Amino acid sequence: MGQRGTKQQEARVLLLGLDNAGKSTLLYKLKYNACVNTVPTIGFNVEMIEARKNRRNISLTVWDVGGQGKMRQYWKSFHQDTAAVVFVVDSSDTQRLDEAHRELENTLKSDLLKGRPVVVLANKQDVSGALTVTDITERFNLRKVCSGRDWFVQPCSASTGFGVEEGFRRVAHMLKLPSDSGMMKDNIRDTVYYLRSKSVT
Ligand SMILES: Nc1nc2c(ncn2[C@@H]2O[C@H](COP(=O)(O)OP(=O)(O)O)[C@@H](O)[C@H]2O)c(=O)[nH]1
Ligand SMILES: [Mg+2]
Repeated sequence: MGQRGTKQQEARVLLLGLDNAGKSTLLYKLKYNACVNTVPTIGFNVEMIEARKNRRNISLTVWDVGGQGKMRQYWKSFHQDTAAVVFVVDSSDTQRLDEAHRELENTLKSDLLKGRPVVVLANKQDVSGALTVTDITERFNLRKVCSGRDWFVQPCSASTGFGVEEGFRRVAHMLKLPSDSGMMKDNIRDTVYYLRSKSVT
């Protein structure tokens, strides 16, 4: 229960990006303000993050779905009920930019994500030579790829924490809360059941 006895609003946020982009590091930095030694994510991590929207507390269920090739086919099963997409890019890995760009473009074609806001996190800004927000906006052709939705590119470093909270404040600001129709109810449980039935956890 949230403040004044009203149920706290929840919204599902999908944390996507190639493997090694820094998604899990980012999630733990955000949740625990800690640097956790991550291992490649098999399956997914999910954390509840408190945020503020319209002067109220809301909780974001942030899903970090493994970015490795074989997991990507399951990304679609997470699209249902997603309020916003956070796409993490390793700004220091110029070799995989095209691959990352393709994944973002394919993801945003999903009907279930139509109109949902996107925050692109230009991660690993602490690495010298990392691409800037302008570089990534151009290389990803974001004006076109994200047309028809709100979008924003946030520079950050999951290692130092720079820009991480700002990125999620932006997410909370841009997303539209699902109605109280119960659509969001049990979203964690349902997804876990779904993935178990597909034997991917
Ligand atoms: N220098 C630097 N390294 C990072 C940053 N974020 C993540 N990493 C490193 O990148 C590697 C992959 O991170 P991880 O969170 O497991 O990526 P994931 O596969 O997207 O979940 C790890 O060695 C992290 O320590 C960052 O902002 N700066
Ligand atoms: Mg991971």
